[in-house]
Amino acid sequence: MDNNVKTKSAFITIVGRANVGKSSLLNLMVGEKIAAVSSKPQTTRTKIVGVSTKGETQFVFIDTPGMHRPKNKLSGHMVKTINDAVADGEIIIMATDCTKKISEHETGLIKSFNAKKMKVILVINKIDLLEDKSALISVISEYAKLYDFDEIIPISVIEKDGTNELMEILEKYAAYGPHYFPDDSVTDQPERVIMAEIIREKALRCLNEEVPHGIAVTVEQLNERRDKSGEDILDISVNIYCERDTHKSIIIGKNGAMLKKIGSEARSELQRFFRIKVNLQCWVKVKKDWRNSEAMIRNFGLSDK
Ligand SMILES: Nc1nc2c(ncn2[C@@H]2O[C@H](COP(=O)(O)OP(=O)(O)OP(=O)(O)O)[C@@H](O)[C@H]2O)c(=O)[nH]1
Ligand SMILES: [Mg+2]
Repeated sequence: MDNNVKTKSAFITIVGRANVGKSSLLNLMVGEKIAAVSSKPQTTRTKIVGVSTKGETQFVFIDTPGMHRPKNKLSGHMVKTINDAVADGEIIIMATDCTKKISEHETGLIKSFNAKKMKVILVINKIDLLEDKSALISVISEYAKLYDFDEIIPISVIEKDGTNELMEILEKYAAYGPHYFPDDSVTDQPERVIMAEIIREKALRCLNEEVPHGIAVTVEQLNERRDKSGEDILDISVNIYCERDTHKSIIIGKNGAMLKKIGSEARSELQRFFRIKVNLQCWVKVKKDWRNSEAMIRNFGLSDK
């Protein structure tokens, strides 16, 4: 070890089944909402890097899609992203939902930890939903039978319960080495990706059934200008893609009401995040069965390559 190196870093990969709160945990750890969160499974589609630098230590969190059985080419890429992230991972957080039984996707992930005897911290989330906290004992013992987890920590991301303790534990896993990102950065995602994800998240939250899963958002135009009163405005024009004409009319809604709702929720968050007044224009387009088109998946930046 170089005695002059005072800085530390830790790379922490967050995996788990869908909807357990992986992205919520990433956002909390980083202190900014950089990953989309919704109650719909398969919200996250790609690897998302979140950075948090506390004093000498830089934590690099890698959020991944929820493990599931691939249904189309897009979800094939998502599953490959998860498997690659596990294979490359230094420290793994396996996030679970304490109200759900252990699933085949979780036992599958645990098998992949076994092969490399990986350092895995089991984070049992959503303990706020347990009326009787003693139920945790059996949840913990069920998981402990399956793997020799380095730590098992029950938390609630929503209530920030146990999350400081989790951060303190992660500190122990940091190793001497350089900081890989600027100390003030929170993510390596380009602005356009963050913008598109904010809009996709609002669409996910507003829409039901199969419509949200077939949505992709691209930022087509970005322009910053000063209006007559001297205020800075960011003009953002986006395409919201869906897979069917019927989905397009649902997204637009009666007299455009749904698109208006998605747009206005997105605009508020865009203004908060980028600290500038936003003028958002959304166009809805159909790309039939794009989730089975390698070219479209690549075009939307969703390929694992
Ligand atoms: N009650 C409760 N809900 C939570 C907690 N953490 C996250 N959630 C909710 O769980 C849902 C899923 O959260 P996400 O962070 O999107 O979950 P994810 O694991 O990233 O999901 P995928 O990206 O689909 O794999 C959202 O509705 C969150 O608000 C928690 O501690 N308690
Ligand atoms: Mg997620």
